[in-house]
Amino acid sequence: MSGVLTMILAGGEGTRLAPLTGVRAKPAVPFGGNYRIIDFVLNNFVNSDLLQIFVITQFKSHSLMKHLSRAWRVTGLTNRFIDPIPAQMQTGKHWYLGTADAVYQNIHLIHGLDPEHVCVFGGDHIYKMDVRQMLDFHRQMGARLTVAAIPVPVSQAHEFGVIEVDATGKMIGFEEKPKQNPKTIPGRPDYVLASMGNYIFEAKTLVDVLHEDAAKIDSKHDFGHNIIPTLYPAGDVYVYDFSSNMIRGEKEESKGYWRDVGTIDSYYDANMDLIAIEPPLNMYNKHWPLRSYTPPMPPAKFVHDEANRTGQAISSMVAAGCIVSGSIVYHSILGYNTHVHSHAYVEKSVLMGNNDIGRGCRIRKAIIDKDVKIAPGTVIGEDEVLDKQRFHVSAEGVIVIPKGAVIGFD
Ligand code: ADQ
Ligand code: ADP
Repeated sequence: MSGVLTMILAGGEGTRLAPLTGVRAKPAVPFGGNYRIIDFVLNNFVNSDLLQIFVITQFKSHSLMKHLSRAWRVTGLTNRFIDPIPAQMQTGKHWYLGTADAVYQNIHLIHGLDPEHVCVFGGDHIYKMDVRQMLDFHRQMGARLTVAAIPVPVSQAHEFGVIEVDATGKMIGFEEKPKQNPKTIPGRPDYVLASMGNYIFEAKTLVDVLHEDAAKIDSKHDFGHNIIPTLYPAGDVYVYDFSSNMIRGEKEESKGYWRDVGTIDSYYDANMDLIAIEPPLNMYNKHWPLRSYTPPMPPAKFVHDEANRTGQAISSMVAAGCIVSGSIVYHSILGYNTHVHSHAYVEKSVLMGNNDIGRGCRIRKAIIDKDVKIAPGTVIGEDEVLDKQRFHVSAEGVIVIPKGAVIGFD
């Protein structure tokens, strides 16, 4: 579809996802054994045949840039590109002041392509969306801005932009991260309508509002805090109901699956969702291939050890290059090149790749970042007090071991 430019905001610091974001930006955090968080939004655009994409980066961008160049380079197609854009201080000696400033500092890219519409999407959510359907809605409504939305429990309202909408789909109220008394959905007092942080702007509206915002000294230069509240009172701002988005080959129950993986617990739960018997996010739909970087590695291998114990992985996903020998992996995700040695038991855990789990280890409810080596016999996830002394433990009791840690070798 020509005339549509996309800007993916991939520069967020992701502090609530620490220590996974200690070395990389949140969109670069590995997810689901094979993927990085940013792959989901990029697959949405590529599968929607919208291939004029800038990925705007800022914090800790090296891992993300590497991933983009390995997985997402588009070559040899005229006017089709996925270009990473590092922060360049185009408008003065400061980094991006907020999400709106991140686009404003790259406004020359919009002028250069002269699109009709600009999609500004976040880079850190797990979901599938046929973006063409949102664009059709935006065009039908003659909207200047369309915001994608989804119901979330009222207890989480303070983390989102909360929307009020009329029967025609027009936005009639918006409050960014309300501290109290959020406006609930009429007839559903336990839910609010949340902005997904995905916007489609008519290009001229976007350019004009960004110039206006840049001139304001009291602005946070943020789409949620400043741009949407400025635009909607004048009308022509519409709300796209994400739960109406349909993807060929998907089950009815999968409609509206969207996860903000901003915290360790939400990140962990979204990973665990993938290994459900009928996962709400189907990775095996041939009509919606999920592309990523696949390193050249041999297939995963499950072997008997010297005492004829069977290596097995049950209700789990195991990436290439893994070896499970004489050990049991249960309800877990093993990223590339992970070796689980004899007598070990790994349960309800997310291993990101290149990990070595020694003989006889027992590991429960842990997220283990890349390149971690765990000594034989180490027990993790069975003694709350000890775990808290040694590791980062989330509110829901998920243990996180940072990249490159060497555990238990004294
Ligand atoms: P937040 O989730 O708080 O709220 P924010 O931190 O503004 O989102 O980040 C939005 C996107 O922009 C993310 O993808 C992030 O990586 C990126 N980003 C953040 N700062 C950036 C910067 N300086 N440069 C480049 N990219 C940057 C937003 C909306 C809410 C909405 C939620 C949905 O403001 O209204 O409900 O997203 O998650
Ligand atoms: P990170 O800790 O975020 O992986 P790196 O610089 O090591 O940082 O990796 C950056 C990119 O290199 C990744 O996004 C991915 O594309 C690729 N990569 C690195 N290690 C692996 C691995 N073990 N398996 C697959 N891809 C990898």
